[in-house]
Amino acid sequence: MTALSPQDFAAWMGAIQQRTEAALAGVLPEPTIAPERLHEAMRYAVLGGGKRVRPLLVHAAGAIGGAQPERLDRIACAVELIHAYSLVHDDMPCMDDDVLRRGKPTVHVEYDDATALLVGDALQTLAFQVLASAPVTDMPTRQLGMIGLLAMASGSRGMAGGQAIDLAAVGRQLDLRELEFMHIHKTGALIRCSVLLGAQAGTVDGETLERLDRYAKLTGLLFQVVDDILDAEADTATLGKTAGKDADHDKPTYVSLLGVADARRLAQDMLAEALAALEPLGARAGHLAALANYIVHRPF
Ligand code: GRG
Repeated sequence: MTALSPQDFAAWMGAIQQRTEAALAGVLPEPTIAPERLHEAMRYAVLGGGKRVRPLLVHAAGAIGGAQPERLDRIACAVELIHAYSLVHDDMPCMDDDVLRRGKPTVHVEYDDATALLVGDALQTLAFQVLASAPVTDMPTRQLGMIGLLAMASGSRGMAGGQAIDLAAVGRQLDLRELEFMHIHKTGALIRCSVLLGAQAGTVDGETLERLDRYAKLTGLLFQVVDDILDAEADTATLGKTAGKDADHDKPTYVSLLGVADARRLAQDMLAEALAALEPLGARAGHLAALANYIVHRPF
């Protein structure tokens, strides 16, 4: 597969990030609408930050099946709203208790705990409202399935379940298999769902969908391996969130189990496997391939 040039990838990424920002600003209630403080806090949590990895995956996968970009914007908003809610709740004192996110004070610090709880709740329900309130495919039954997929990826059998396993694991030894199980749910499920929803908004055959699913599963886990390496190695200013928290909280990570060198090797192996899954799709999968590379080499 001919790799996309770094300039072309950067231009594409900038364009998708910009349209995602505009789409999110459009679906979030204006801060002038009551309850003003809640709506202001929701916008504070979502807008003006984040790499928008999940929306990028939605658009990259969606383009493979020729999905309409405006429909992909809705899907991108839905997954990013779920992601933003998870970060707001994860940062709260009852969970990870963090004060910095995306380079600014976390929502419960800037506002208060009760507001942060409600921001997360309201972002989560807004995600489903956005996905359900206009067509994202020409097939209504498929759209119902897509709504179900997002619910599954976010709930107790997906992200929220992974978070529960993570909270229960603090101070305990997990083996590599248990760690993988946790991350497949906590981080991997929503990343996988982003790729699958994008693909289902267009028209792809069964084999392509299987390849995309394989890529998505590997990329979801890869994201977490790299997150563990970054948490161990980068500083707080670069990350825009508190660095070194995993070790401080005595959390099992790929770095604590394997060491940095082997965690890096694992990331390289997973990247190679993810790219191999895309290989037969040719140039159509160029953005997805570049995104997997970006996930491994991202600065934060
Ligand atoms: C509270 C139900 C519930 C779930 C929380 C995803 C999650 C589950 C918690 C986030 C904790 C965390 C730091 C996980 C590591 C991987 C991750 C999701 C990092 C943050 O995602 P990025 O790097 O963030 O995509 P940006 O800010 O770029 O959007």
